[in-house]
Amino acid sequence: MPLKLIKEDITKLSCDAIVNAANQTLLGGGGVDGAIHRAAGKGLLFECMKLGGCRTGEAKVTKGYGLPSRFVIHTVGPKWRGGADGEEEKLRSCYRSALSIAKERGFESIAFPLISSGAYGYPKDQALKVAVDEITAFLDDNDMLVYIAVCDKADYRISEKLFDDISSFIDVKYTAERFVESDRADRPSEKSVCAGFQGKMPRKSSVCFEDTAEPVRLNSVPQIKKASLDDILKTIDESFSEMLLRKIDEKGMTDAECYKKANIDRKLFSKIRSDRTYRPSKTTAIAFAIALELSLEETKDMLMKAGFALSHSNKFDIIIEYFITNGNYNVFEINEALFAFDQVLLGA
Ligand code: AR6
Repeated sequence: MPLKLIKEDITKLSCDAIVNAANQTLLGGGGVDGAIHRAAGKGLLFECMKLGGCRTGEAKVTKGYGLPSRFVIHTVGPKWRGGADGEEEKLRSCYRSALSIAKERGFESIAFPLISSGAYGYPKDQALKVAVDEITAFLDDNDMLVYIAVCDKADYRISEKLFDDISSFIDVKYTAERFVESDRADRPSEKSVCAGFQGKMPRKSSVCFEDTAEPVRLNSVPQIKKASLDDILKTIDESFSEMLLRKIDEKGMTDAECYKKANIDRKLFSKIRSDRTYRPSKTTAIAFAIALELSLEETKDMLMKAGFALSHSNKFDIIIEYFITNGNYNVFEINEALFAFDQVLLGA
């Protein structure tokens, strides 16, 4: 099951468990710890008092009391001391310990805050990277719905360089799109270009394309070899689901490798697999194109099968193009960037 980044107060989520970024006493504090204790009520504090504290990197579980979630897994993140004090390993251990408790208890859903990234001062982009790394490694072998809940967008940060790179890419593509738009506006429309031929060579067998001044004669078509025409027709007939399964085979992937890499739920994949006419959402279609590491052209082709296109007039599409052209097919990194730019995320 997938990892989802959501902008939400963790105390409002209804999961099997939410994770608390606690301190070693487990007796409450500020930040997310304070919010969880306030929302859960005194029962949580009384149970925590019996736990005898918790070491950094470890985790303990209690009931959820007044929270919508059934359980709280308390873990203690490291305080940031510059990075050379084993902080990363301790933070990784928090995620591993919490996930291992969730697995032991048979939980199906769990939500994490960005542990250590508040009062404990862990740099937010690095804290996010650790969270995503550990959770995705866990999801490789386990089925669970895992959320990372960020309540304040300002808390969430991808690396400055990536943010700047994507921002400039968006600017360039937007500008290029505007340029093309204004260029189009200056040119005669397709209709008027076609009309311009009236009286000169208006043949039934001619087709007028927007970018060509000359009409293209259909009698030039026989130059296309029959075999390739058959191939073209075959691909035109191929549905999204058929193309997906063909590409999985061509890439030598297993179904599970593909849907996990796409951050797609197994049940949804089965639905797509068993229905050749299945029409996925755009984010699902792109997630599969990313998992299959398709080129930009192939991605557009796959999207077309699902009835979608990629354009330069919206941020979401440009961000996808940025990652594909940079050969970065990590769906989680793409989602982090989409999240940072307030866009919908890939996967399901
Ligand atoms: N939902 C989701 N995320 C939240 C929420 C919320 N309701 N509230 C805060 N965050 P912090 P730490 C984010 O300081 O750095 C406590 O006093 C917050 O913006 O809660 O591990 C404990 O008792 C930040 O991104 O935890 C410890 O003494 C992230 O959760 C100490 O703070 C973690 O911030 C632990 O510090």
